[in-house]
Amino acid sequence: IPGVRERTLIAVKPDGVQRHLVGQIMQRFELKGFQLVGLKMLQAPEELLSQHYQDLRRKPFYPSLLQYMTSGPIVVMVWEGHNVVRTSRIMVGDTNPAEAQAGTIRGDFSIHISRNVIHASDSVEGAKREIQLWFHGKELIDWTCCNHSSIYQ
Ligand code: DGI
Repeated sequence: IPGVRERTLIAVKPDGVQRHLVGQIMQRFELKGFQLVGLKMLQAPEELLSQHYQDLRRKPFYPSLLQYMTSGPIVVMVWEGHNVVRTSRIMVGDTNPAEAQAGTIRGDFSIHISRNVIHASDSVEGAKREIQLWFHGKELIDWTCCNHSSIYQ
């Protein structure tokens, strides 16, 4: 299947960890059929976050974004599957939880844009850049799911 090895970076932000949403969020990706290929918990260094959010440096909310993202541990993961970048964005919902549809992660679990629980890469190129930023190559696991043929034709 073309693109079945597409990967995206998903992160449960400090508010999501504090609110014990890690399991629920991971379960949504597992139940969808995506495959976990990388996972770790860390206190994000400010330097890494400034690279991660390099396009937002001039935004007025940038200082408070960094403060919040360093306020506690985060859980970063890499999920793999056909169209995973685009589909994950749909599962995550609008950046502003007030606009996010019910049934999406942000729509179901958050209220305010500054505490929107989860990050998901917004393009295949962006995903590659972010995965390299947060993971060493050897931390990503190539493995084949035994029920692959129940998820893909
Ligand atoms: O890719 P997204 O996380 O959906 O959105 P983004 O890359 O445009 O912004 C990154 C994060 O920055 C977003 O998840 C929450 C925060 N943010 C974005 N726009 C605003 C904001 N925070 C505040 N307080 N106000 C904003 O307008």
